[in-house]
Amino acid sequence: MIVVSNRVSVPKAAGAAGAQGGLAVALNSALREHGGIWFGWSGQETEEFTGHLDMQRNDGITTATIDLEPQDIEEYYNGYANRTLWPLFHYRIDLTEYDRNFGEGYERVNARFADSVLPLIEEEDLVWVHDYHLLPLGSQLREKGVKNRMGLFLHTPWPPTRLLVSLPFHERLVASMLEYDVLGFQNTEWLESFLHYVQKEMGLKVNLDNSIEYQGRRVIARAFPIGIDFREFTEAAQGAEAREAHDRLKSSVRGRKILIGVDRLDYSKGLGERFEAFGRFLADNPQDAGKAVLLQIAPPSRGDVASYQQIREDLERKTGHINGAHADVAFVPIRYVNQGYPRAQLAGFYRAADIGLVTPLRDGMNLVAKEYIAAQDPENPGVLILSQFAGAAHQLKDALQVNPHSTEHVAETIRKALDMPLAERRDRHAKLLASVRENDVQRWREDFVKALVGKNAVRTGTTEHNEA
Ligand code: GDG
Repeated sequence: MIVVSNRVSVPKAAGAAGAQGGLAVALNSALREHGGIWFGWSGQETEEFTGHLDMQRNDGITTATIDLEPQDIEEYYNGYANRTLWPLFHYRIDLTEYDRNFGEGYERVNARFADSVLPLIEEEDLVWVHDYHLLPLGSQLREKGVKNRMGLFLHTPWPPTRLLVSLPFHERLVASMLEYDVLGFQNTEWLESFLHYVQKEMGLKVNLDNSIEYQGRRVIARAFPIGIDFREFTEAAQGAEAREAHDRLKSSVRGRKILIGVDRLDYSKGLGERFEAFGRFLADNPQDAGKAVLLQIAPPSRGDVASYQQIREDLERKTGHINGAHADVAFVPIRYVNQGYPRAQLAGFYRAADIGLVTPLRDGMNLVAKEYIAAQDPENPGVLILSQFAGAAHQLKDALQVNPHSTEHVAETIRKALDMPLAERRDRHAKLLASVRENDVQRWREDFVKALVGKNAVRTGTTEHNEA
């Protein structure tokens, strides 16, 4: 198995705080269990691209990485991936930048990825490509003669056709995706958006099993909801490091209720709206002001992109404003922390929190919601408040689901969560836990690989019928 993603991030190499980001966390556990090579960008810059592969073995995982030129990083990573596709795929065409150089850089880096990974691919290998950075990689590899089975999993939402058509050359981008054998999405909503596009914009036929007829082949398109490494995470939540973190947080709040948010600092996560809703809750419940603390852990991300600098400034202003209005000499309601913590400590913080506040404006899945559930004490669990716009809302029906844009609704739901009787908390948690346990990262990987292996694993170049 050759796994390809933009960045390769193994916890030991990433330092004490470990991998931050859903994709890194999921791929680490999938690869540790089953082996294979993980190929991608090292995160390092080089003056001139050589394609040199740095092969390493770390924490049971073989990685192969390349360095990229500054212009590559600017146009492909900061540019097309994070200024064009990421906002567009999260329904933010107001933040989407369309720049010809970005598109060219994106194609160039995908070609560089293809050239560099090519020598690693052996005859029977499966190639599993990840995310919006590498949509055309499959077609680039096909052009170089790769006949292996190749699949793409998209970790983000897929936008509605009406938004996607604002992207110059959208047809070319989608056509390049159809060179994969399997296209995986987080849920049926994003899958249906994709199928709608290929039918309406490309006139393609979609079969009853959602496979797409394209140039004499059948491309499988399906939802594969990603999960967490349930066993690893629940064990971490019960270990000594988690217990210490739990106790440290608990004793610091002196009996107050704890709400927790854990998110990369990203405008898609709805942090500003969340802070406002908490501020509204404090204003509407003066009897409780001083009795609840919001701990928001938000490690900075993509700091070279202007919209991320902007959201960071907005949040600093909002935190200052709300704390200024509701703090007193011995208490501050929002603890806003711009750094990452090791996973075990994170698990302890989740367990200490009475409410998990997961309110993205749009999210492919959202693993934090699942981690929060896995980390709870089943005898005395906290309550998950979950945005209806997270992919996870399709599965986590027993969470308190909210519209994150409605300050009132979120504020009222915080009130409801704090008042929820123990029996209801246990009942909801038990159902959520069953879903998180069953739909874990191992199952996600197995389902995808099963579809990727297909029945007729030999690519003939002519008609091929693959049944997943
Ligand atoms: C993308 C999609 C999809 C966060 N802070 C720390 C830390 N994290 C970890 C969390 C969680 C992961 O990062 C974040 O995953 P999410 O799924 O919530 O969000 P994205 O990073 O946006 O991920 C998303 C995902 O891919 C997988 O397909 O669910 O929709 O956007 O695991 O725990 N980890 C540590 N310290 C931190 O401070 N160690």
